[in-house]
Amino acid sequence: MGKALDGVRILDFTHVQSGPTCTQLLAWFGADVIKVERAGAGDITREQLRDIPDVDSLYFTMLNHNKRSVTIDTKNPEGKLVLEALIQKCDVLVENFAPGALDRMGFTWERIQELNPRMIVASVKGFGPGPYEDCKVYENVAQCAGGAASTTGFDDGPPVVTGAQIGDSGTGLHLALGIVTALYQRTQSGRGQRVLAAMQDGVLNLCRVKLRDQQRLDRTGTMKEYPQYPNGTFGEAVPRAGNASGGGQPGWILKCKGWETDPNAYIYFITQAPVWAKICNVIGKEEWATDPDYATPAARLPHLKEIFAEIERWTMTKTKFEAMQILNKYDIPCGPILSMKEIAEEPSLRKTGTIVEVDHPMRGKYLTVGNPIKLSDSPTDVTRSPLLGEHTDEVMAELGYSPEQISALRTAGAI
Ligand code: CAO
Repeated sequence: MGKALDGVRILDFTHVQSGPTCTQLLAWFGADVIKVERAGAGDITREQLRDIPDVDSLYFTMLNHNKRSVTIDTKNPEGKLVLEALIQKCDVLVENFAPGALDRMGFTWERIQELNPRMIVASVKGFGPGPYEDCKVYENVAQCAGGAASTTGFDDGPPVVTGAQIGDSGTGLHLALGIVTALYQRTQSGRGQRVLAAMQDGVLNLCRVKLRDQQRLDRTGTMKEYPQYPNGTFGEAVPRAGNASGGGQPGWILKCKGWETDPNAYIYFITQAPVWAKICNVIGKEEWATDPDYATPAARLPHLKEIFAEIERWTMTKTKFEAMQILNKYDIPCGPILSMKEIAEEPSLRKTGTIVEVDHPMRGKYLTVGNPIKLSDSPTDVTRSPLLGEHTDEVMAELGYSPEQISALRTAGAI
C-alpha cells in the first residue's frame, strides 16, 4: 500500500526535539526525509542522556525514525554547493536553528527562492516577531512564556511545567500541519511559501481555555468551577487550578487502594452531570441525588471539596483498575493515573502501534512511541533512526555526484 506523502522530499535541517518531531511525523506519512547533520558531530541529541557509551541515545533514536542521514559542512563552500543541490531536489526545507542561523549560512529566503521557487521553508522559532524574536528557546522556556506554567500547579505553590513536551513536540505538530497545508496550496499556486511555528504561539494555542478564563475573570471576578471558589480568593490573573477539570464538568484526582506506597495509585474522577445519580449510588450517598444542595451542577459547586472527599472514601477501597471497571459500567467518566512503566507494558498500545519495539544495530531492541495519528490508507512502519552520515553516499549519488567527486568532497571536509 502507498503512503500519503509518497514522493515528497524533505530537507530536514532540524535538531534537538521540536523540529525532529515534525519531520518524523512527515516520514511516517511517507515523505523521504533527508536529515542534514554537521559533519563529524551530528545532531547534539545523539550524545545527550546516553544510556550506552558511544551509542546514539534514546533521545535521538526516538525522534528520528524513518529518516536518512547525510553529513554536510554547510559552512564549507563546497558543502554549500551540495546543500544547494539538495534544495533544488527537495520540496520542503525544515529547520529549527537559532534565529538568523540559516541567513548567516547564506541561505536566505530570497536565495532559496532563486534556487527552487517551489520550495516550502518551514521553521520553528521560540518566539514570533516582537521583543523576544532573537532569543534561543528550549521546551520549558516556551511553557513559561506561552501561559502553561502560570496556570499549572496548585494555588499555594510556584508555577509548574508539565512533562508533556507541549513546547517542543507540540510545536513540531503545529509545524507539520503548516507544511502539509502549504504543500496543498502549492498544488494550486505552484509556489512555495514560508511556514513559521513559534513555540510561544504553539503553547498558547494549547492553553486557549486559560485565555478564555482570563476574560471571564476580568468580567465577573470569579470562576465557580475553580478550587478557589468559594473559599479562596481570586487575583487579577487566571490562577493555578490544581487538578480541576478545564471544562464545565468538575473533576479531581483521587487516591485509590495502595496510594500509601504506590505514587500512581490514583484515578481522575469526573462528576459528569448526566450520571450524577449513578455516582451517588456507587459511593453510597443516594440521598445526594435528590437533596437540593447536591442535586444540580450549580448547587454542587460550593460543595465540590466535600463531594470529592466523599468519593475518595470510596475510591480508596478499590485499586484504580477496579474502580475503572465499576465506574465504566455506569458510564461515569474516569481515568487511571498510568505510570510510564504501565504504559510501556500495556498490550493494547503495542497492538495499535502506539508503542513499538524497534531494533537498532548498535543498541539492540528498544521501545518507542509510534505514530499517534492513524490513517486507514497510509499505514506507518516505524524503522530505526539512521547512524550519523549513513546515507551520505547514497544521497550524493542520487544528486548526480560520481564516486570520485564524493571522495574528493570527503577529503575536502565538505561532507
Ligand atoms: N554545518 C555547519 N554548521 C552547521 C550545520 C552544518 N551542517 N548545522 C548547523 N550549523 C551551525 C549553524 O550555522 C549555526 O551556526 P552560527 O551560530 O554560527 O550561525 C549553528 O550550527 C546552529 O546553532 P544553533 O544556535 O541553532 O544551536 P544551539 O545549540 O546554540 O541552540 C537551540 C539550540 C535549540 C536553543 C536553537 O537552535 C533555537 O533556539 N532554535 C529555535 C527554537 C527551537 O527549536 N527550540 C527547541 C529546541 S528542542 O528543545
